[in-house]
Amino acid sequence: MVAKAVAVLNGETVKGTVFFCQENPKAPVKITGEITGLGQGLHGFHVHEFGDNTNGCISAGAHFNPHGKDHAGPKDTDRHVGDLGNVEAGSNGVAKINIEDSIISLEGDHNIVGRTIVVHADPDDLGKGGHELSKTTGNAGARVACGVIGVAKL
Ligand SMILES: [Cu+2]
Ligand SMILES: [Zn+2]
Repeated sequence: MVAKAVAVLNGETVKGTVFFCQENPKAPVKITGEITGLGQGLHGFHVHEFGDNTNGCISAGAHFNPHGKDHAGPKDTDRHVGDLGNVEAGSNGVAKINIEDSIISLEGDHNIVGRTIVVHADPDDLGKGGHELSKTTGNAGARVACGVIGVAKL
């Protein structure tokens, strides 16, 4: 059965809509959408643990990491479940998202529905930057916009 989810990202200047679609529980999740108002270049893009925005994006907690691993890139086998890498904005500040990911899911113990998608001010170094934050956050800087991932209409 197809599962769909959606998140509306809201920041001070950064806005966006991100769609998630999974053809069946074992299929990769296709992530599409658009984020506007970004600086040109790469921006860390993750699923954070909590669907709680009571104190803004900070309340979303750390990266969704049910297996207690180190932060890494989306293509690494050992990574946080929520590690989706980066989105890239052009000179117009718009990032078009087109990602396929086989670790996150819309059901089961890797389910991201009810959690928060966050876009950051800076690039995610994918755990390889040698910064003290590389292995926890990718040193991606401030949370410039976020949105809770909810069940979408099919
Ligand atoms: Cu993040
Ligand atoms: Zn991470």
